[in-house]
Amino acid sequence: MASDTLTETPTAALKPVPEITAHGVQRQRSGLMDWLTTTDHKKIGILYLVTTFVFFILGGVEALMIRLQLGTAQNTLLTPETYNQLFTMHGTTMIFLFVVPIMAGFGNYFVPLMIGARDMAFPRLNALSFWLLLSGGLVFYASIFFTPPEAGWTSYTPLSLEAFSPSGGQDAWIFLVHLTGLSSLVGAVNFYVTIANMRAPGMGWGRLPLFVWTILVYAILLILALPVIAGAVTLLLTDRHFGTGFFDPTQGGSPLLWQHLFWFFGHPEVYIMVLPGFGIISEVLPVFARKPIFGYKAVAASSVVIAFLGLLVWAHHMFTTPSPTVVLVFFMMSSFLIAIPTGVKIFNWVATLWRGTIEFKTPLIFCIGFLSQFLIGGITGIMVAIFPVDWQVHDTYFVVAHFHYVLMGGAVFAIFAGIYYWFPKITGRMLNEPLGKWSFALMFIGFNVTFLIQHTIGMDGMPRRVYEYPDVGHLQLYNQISTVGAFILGLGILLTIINVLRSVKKGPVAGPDPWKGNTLEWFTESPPPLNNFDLVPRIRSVEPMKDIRREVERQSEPALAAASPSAESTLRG
Ligand code: HEM
Ligand SMILES: [Cu+2]
Repeated sequence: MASDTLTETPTAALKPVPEITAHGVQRQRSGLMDWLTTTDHKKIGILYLVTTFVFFILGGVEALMIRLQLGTAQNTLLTPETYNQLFTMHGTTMIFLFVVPIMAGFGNYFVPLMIGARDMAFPRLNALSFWLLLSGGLVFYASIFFTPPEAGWTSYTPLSLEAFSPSGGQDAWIFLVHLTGLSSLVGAVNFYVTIANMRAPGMGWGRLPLFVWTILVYAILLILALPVIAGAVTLLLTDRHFGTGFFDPTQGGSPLLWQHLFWFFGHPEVYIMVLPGFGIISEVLPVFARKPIFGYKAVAASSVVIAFLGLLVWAHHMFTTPSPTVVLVFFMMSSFLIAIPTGVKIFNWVATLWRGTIEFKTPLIFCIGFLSQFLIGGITGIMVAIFPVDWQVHDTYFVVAHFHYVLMGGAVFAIFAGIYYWFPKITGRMLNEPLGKWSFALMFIGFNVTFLIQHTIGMDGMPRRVYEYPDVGHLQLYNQISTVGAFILGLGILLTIINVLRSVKKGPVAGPDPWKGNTLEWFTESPPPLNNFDLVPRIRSVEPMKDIRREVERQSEPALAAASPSAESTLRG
């Protein structure tokens, strides 16, 4: 693997270091066996990305079935049971099998590359993370062959206790939480150790790429939140099968205990989903605005502040349960506080774009979709954090609209920005730009047509998790609009799938650094060789690739200036 890679990457300008002799190197396996046994972070990353995207498609099909049912008033397309199963599977899939683990997929592929490491700290543990995730998904989806769970992704007690949810589907849900939780926990420890110990020389905390910062905070939040939900679902399991009564009021237990344990995990889970999305945005914006990120330290620090505050707000999901006013006020105020570090981020992102030399490439456009939609989700979040407002809209479509603006409009648009940005690095090929822009346009229009009007549906009083509604007022019209939007959104997503499938084999060759990126993953080939880097450069700033390009240019000045008239502007950019 040694020095033949050197000539194709900008490493050529740097002094070679002595080769290391490796002992006990395993022979390269081929084909399927290689994928099943791999411990390479890049292959595991690809396994994560592909698997989670398949779950995204499943969750998306479930969403479309829900929307079909709601397309007309008093529809009889689905039975109430099937409807409950669908929204439970949809929510559970999107959260536990798509957004959280796809961030681990990006993290797996890119954290080692961005910090100049040759793999994760514990490669085998890394493989275990992936296989635990897949087992969790399979165990959960196996329930469609008997009875899927019906108690919602929150599985509130007593609904999820044996008396009301006798089917094994609820147990499949419990095992899903156990297995994916274990997967994330093991993965989180791995990320933490990797980031703490394996950074390139010179990469102090102040030079850590912002995406890596968010994966670090993601990992810490997972380590803090997951044990709580793991304990809670274990108590639920023993309540269901071994005669305990932790959540059963008839045995002196408390159903509200479940809600506290669930949301102590559940709210941080929201930040677990969205922080790495913030990280992607913070990487993509400066590259396509051709300007350094505005306020690196503030953007990095605000992630930490958000994570800390995120641990203090869980009971804003429980404003309608009996609580003393002082408790309501505490959780309202702590929720308000999160707007400050979030506002800092949004301000800094906008300031990064301000007077930039903007290149309207697909990754950037998805970022702009993210910015506008996440802002709306954030604002409605502040609204529902006001507890008297929440008393009015709790469990209505207003809340459904709010959290889809955060998760779909925010996290998923950031994920798509990441797909378009990093696809060339992973596959060595470019995605098609016009198709990417069409995909964005349909997703942006479809998303807003689906969910903007759900705020109104909610304020008109339509509760969430109901399989039918009466034909009163404009309810049917609004729901029809929402359903049409969902299919436009689905079409937009389909275009990206087609784009990916086409470009994997046929896309134009990307080369090591098609975007003139700032971070180290662009230093190596696309796709990177097994060992990532033959030599790891010394890091001198938060944008090591700019330093390297400058260095290369300085050393070959006359030749380069003649070859590329734009070189100078790139350097200044
Ligand atoms: C592909 C576009 C999507 C559409 C059309 C869609 C549609 C819906 C609908 C109509 C419901 C309400 C069901 C009900 O309350 O009766 C719902 C619930 C939900 N959705 Fe989505 N959704 C989409 C994407 C997502 C994403 C990306 C996430 C998370 C990352 C997500 C998370 C949830 C959750 C957690 C629930 C609540 C489930 C429950 O009540 O237990 N959705 N979705
Ligand atoms: Cu919350």
